[in-house]
Amino acid sequence: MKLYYSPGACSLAPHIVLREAGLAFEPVLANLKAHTLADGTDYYGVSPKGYVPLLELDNGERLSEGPAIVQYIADQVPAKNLAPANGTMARYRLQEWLNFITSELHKGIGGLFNPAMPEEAKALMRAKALARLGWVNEQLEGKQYLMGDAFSVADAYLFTVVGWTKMVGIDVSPLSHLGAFTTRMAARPAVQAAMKAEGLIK
Ligand SMILES: N[C@@H](CCC(=O)N[C@@H](CS)C(=O)NCC(=O)O)C(=O)O
Repeated sequence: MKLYYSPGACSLAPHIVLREAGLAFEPVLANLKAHTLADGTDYYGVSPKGYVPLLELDNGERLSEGPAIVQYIADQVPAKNLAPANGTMARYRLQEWLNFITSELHKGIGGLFNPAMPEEAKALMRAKALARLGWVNEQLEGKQYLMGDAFSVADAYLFTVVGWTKMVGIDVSPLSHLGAFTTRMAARPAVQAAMKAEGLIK
């Protein structure tokens, strides 16, 4: 498999999940400003949407959209329990989290990186994101991870988007359960390996 990624972008979530899964994969760096690969290939030729993450399977089929990709990876290694079994209520709970993170956090927080966004709009987005993260903080009270005591693919996604908050001026330091969660996540060997490979930590 190949994972098309950009350092620290939302592709970090499937990157972490691939390492949690212990699956072999080749990371392929995509330049999201120029929309090219290292050899100059037009990235739109690989991914018509032009964005990461993109997972290329060994049969050449390509899967986009982070929430779909992380579930696909989890389902390749059911013994690792990275996602509850399909058809169970717990699986719908996982999908509830993935959809919340992608629609209510990822796009709002990610949009703040856009230098063209007017400051007034940014202030509104920051306040909304902080309120959403405050709710996540409450959900994490008494829990190790979003789904309870065990890591799931949703945790990799939450960790990735929360990692952007400092860079876009959202202060999450009062959210103590969220803080404990990110510290716990950062200590996982798969998270450290993915962040090292992307040059985010030494
Ligand atoms: N809906 C997509 C969004 C992916 C996305 O926003 N990727 C960003 C990085 S976090 C990107 O590649 N942006 C570059 C672009 O849109 O050209 C998903 O959830 O996977």
